Amino acid sequence: MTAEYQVNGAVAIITLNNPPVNGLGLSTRTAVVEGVRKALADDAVKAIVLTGAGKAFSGGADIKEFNSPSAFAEPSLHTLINVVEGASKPVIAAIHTVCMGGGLELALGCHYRVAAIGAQIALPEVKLGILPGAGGTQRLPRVVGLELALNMIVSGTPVASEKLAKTALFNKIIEGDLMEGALAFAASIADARPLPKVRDIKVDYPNYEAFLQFSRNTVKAMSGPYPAPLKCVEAVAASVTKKFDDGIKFERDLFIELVQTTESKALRHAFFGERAASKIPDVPADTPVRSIKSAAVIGAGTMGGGIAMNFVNAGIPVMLLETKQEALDKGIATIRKNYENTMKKGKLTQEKFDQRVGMISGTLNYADIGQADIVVEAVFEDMGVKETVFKKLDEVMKQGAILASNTSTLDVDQIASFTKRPQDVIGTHFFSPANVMKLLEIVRGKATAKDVLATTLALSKKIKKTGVVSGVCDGFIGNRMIEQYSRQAGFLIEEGALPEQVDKAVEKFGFAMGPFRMGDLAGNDIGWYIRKRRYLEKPEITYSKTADLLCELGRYGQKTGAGWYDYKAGDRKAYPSALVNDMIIKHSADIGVERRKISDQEIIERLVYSLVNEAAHILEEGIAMRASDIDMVYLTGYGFPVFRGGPMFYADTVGLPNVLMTMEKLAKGRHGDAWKPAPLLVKLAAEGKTFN
Ligand code: T1G
Repeated sequence: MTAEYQVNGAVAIITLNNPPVNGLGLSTRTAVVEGVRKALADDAVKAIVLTGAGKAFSGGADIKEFNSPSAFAEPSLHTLINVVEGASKPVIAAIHTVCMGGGLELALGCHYRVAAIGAQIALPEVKLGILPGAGGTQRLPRVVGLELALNMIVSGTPVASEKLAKTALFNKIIEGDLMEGALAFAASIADARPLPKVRDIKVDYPNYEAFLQFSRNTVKAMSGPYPAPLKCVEAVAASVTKKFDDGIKFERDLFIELVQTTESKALRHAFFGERAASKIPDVPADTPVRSIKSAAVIGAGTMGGGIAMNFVNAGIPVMLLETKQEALDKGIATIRKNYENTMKKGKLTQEKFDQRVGMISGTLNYADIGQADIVVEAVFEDMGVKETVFKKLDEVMKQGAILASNTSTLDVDQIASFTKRPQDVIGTHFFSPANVMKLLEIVRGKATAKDVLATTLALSKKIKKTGVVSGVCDGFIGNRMIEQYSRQAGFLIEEGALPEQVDKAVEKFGFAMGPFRMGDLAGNDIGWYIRKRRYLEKPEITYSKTADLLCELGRYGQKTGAGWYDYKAGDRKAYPSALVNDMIIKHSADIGVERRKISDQEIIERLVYSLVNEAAHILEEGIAMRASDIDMVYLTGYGFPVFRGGPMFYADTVGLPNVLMTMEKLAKGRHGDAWKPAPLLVKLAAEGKTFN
């Protein structure tokens, strides 16, 4: 069923019913056209009310349909809107909850619109790298004015219906029962003629040319590699300069151009990838979850404090546990300071500040945290320390509490073995700064119970994280891949590049930060500590010694005022370091490597393909469930450019045979063993297939 038809007195009610958000797919469009025609043919019907079942009026065109012919099959969204707008009886849109994209465009084709309070109104197409393609850029300016329409379309940001009450978008805001209000409104206008059409309204804007030029300059400056925002400006401009039908055609041409761009495909991939990540084949969506009403965090340092803020921001009180009062006080003071700064920026009210600070408590006694529903340890990355903590948690935590480790690489199964309740143990790997970075790697142990996993996934959504499930291996998904990336970065500077060239090339590719600036930010000593463990565990794997030489100089990065780069007090700007560059050049000579000119292309190929190849191993081992999960890890945790869709999506766009060919060439070079292709990559390339 994709749309229901019923008659209430002299009003036909057509209800979109295509769960989960009434996406306007072909079958829904067809059912609505049939409903309108049925109502027009029924003399007893004087008016038509169009509404949506469930949790949306409509979330827009069915984006799942985009890559299939049915997206543009008749009746297209344009046809549907024209049938509604051309109806000989009044059509009233009764809007609630969500009215977005094509859903709003359909409502704009109606003669009247009434809305419940709090309905989210948006044209968010730009977030998918496209623009409203069914008249939104031509009709919205006609009812809310040029400036507001442009802001809504270029930002894609929802606006609550009541905030638009004074515009011509809505004829009435319904405070009580929406359907009752809509039926009463329908009765009041059933005989009113002529039927008002948004297309007939003229857009007036004094000094339009100056506004257009200002808009172009502003949007061009903010849109980076994405073509869509600027096209939005041009399409909205057409609502002033062109006749309506010409504007519609102009908009359509721009839409068709954008929907085929790699940037848009990458953004749509990320949209669905984020949602697919929470789907666990052996853990049904209706798996009962445990109630999480309180939390405890072990360790009030940078990570522990950030983790605690996630819970508090979601309304979950947190008790921090530390070993020393001074550390506990410092940790709580840091959180408080963070909220004070947010309040100073006007992003937090005093009331919210008081509420959040009031939800944070602290203790030095394990006994005090026993009743928490979940406890997350964020102590030193050492198995011995984890063992001590988890044995203690096993003693004090109530039955049914979830015992989570924030470990970034260690074996969660081993950690679970320190307790008598391994089924309650799970990895929750937050990324620093934990209250900012969206990624949460959820590490599922062999014994982790399904409801513990389901609860943690639901919790990740509640704390506004992108939860990606990983199996147990050294480094899980992200850090296991970044190890190969870091190895290549080290080899590159031994062979001829310098840190600033590598970072610049990577940042030009679109990464938020290159590997050397990232090391200085995160702390070079963290990688040093992990490498020392790996030198013992995996002596066969070679690394560049440059990073170790750097740490032996105490140059851990921003926290020590010097790292790969030099820093000035109070200034986070990275200045190339003559000392470090000389050390690198001398090291190349010491190891007998003749330095050569290395191209940016080689830098990108070696860094990105090292991620792709390791990811292919992770996929074939079942550590990650799907390629898009790996993309989500890199898009939300490692600053991979969204317009390139993530390492796996990017490799698909390059073409796996081309990736393989480059790797075969690199395998002939220094440390060629690092380029042994993953069997899955070879298989997919041979079959002409893609990761996603
Ligand atoms: N089409 C198909 N599926 C959609 C969808 C859509 N437009 N929007 C959401 N879903 C699915 C989503 O994949 C998930 O599926 C489920 O609904 C719940 O989503 C011509 C061409 C509407 C605010 O960009 O912003 O119209 O994983 O978890 O938090 O101009 O979804 O359960 O199988 O996000 O309550 C423009 C995108 C389309 C809106 C609901 N519209 N969606 O949020 O649920 S292009 C959008 C959202 C367009 C026209 C153009 C949000 C939401 P599953 P959810 P939510």
